[in-house]
Parts: sequence; structure tokens; C-alpha cells
Amino acid sequence: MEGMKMNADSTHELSGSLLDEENKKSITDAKINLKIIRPDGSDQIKRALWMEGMNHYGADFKMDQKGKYQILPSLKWERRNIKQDFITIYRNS
Ligand SMILES: [Cu+2]
Repeated sequence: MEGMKMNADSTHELSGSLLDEENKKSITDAKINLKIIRPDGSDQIKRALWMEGMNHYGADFKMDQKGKYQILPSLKWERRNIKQDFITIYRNS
């Protein structure tokens, strides 16, 4: 994302937000870890941090290969653990 600094180990930021369906407010205090599995099978695990002003959680990853990436989010909020299935994205170029 523009204006955000990435280290040499990262090429892309993955970001997202969470909404409490009961009160329609953003959840800003969840603990989110993202595991990414790259096309060559190597992986990175990072904590996604809440970014005030951007209003999203974000983490930087190295996504420099073409092909299929699998992302596994692991969320913890108010003592609840939320496990999600893999999200699959493809990089074509
Ligand atoms: Cu961001």
C-alpha cells in the first residue's frame, strides 16, 4: 500500500478488516496470524497488525513468484478462536 514501508523480504501487503455483525463496528483488537504458502512450497507466517488510519489489518509478504498462493488466516478475538479455510489466490504475471 502506498506510503507504507516494506522491508526487502516483502513485495505485497495483504490486508483485511473484520466487522462485528451485532453492532456493525470494526473489530480492531483481534489477534490475526496469516500463513502463506508460496508456489514453490515455502511459507511465511506473520502477525497482521491493525493499522490506524488505514482501518485495516495488514501484513507484508514476499510474493515474487508466479502461480498459486494459499493463505491460512488464524484469528483470535474475545477468547474465541476462529479457524478459516485456505484462501487461494493466483499470480499470473
Ligand atoms: Cu496497510
